[in-house]
Amino acid sequence: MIVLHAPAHRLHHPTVEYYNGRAEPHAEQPGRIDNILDACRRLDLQIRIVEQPLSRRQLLTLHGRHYLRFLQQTCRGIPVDEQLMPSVFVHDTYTPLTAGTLHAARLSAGLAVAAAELVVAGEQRVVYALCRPPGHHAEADAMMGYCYFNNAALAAQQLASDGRRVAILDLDYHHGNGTQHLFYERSDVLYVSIHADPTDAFPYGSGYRDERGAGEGLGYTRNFPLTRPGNVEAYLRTLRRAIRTVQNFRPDYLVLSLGFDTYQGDPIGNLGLDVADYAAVGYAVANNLAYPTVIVQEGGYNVMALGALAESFLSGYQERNTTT
Ligand code: OKP
Ligand code: ZN
Repeated sequence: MIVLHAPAHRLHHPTVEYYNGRAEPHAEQPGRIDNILDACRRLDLQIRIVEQPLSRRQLLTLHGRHYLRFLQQTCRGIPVDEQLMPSVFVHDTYTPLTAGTLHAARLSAGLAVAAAELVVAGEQRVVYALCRPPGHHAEADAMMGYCYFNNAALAAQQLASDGRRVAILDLDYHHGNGTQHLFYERSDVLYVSIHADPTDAFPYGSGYRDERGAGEGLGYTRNFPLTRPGNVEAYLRTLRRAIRTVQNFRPDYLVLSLGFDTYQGDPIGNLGLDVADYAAVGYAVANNLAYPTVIVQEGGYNVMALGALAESFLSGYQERNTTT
């Protein structure tokens, strides 16, 4: 496994998010990636710096040109060290812009697509893209939930060329509404997600069990909302079911949308997982879904714990099952 990293992610540095008009410190901070990177170093993983902003042409394969123009024109006018809360092309009050946001978001998407390219070329079997800002809430024409471009979807789009079948397994605490919607009517990309029950968790409007795709894509979206957060046994049972769903699809490639906000100490999420549980999750994914894989970083907001969570996940992931 190699790790892709873009140090300039820190050009995106939101300060506050708004809850019904009340400002709170923004949870999606640059330090998140620093700590995950330290874990990768402790595990002696090869780290490659990639500072290739995703091209306009590639962004336009999934995102709209008016949305892109809005980001370009708006970011250009923001003074350094200020943030701007957009009023359009946005679905919430959690997703502000800073002067460097567009550039950082393009670098983040660039990491995910570069990872996909390495996997397609057969150069690497597994690539971990340290994406920040995250991506799975980003819609074709809207930023949302700390996300601007849909990194995992852009990686999947890249992997799906030449008629390849791609499965996306989304293990972030939140439902990846953007990823689901971008592939909702396609049968070549399967979207499977385990997340907190959207009845009482962000993004509220999607991620229910009865959303299963439409048209050609009917049956190629599968949601596993968890109604009993905190029950790790139930979580691992659901993970096994999600894994079987991916296996039955017989994908050529896997994209893993990986969020550490399922940790019991996360300030936003919490599905009850402890540090050691991440090793079990990593082990289950690596040994049951041994497809060429792009791992895309999504959420995880306990900045101090992120290193330990990533280290646990990665060590479980790299542990080979020697009995089969
Ligand atoms: C982005 B990703 C918490 C409300 C949720 C926005 C969460 C965005 C999560 N009280 N705020 O999926 O990790
Ligand atoms: Zn999340």
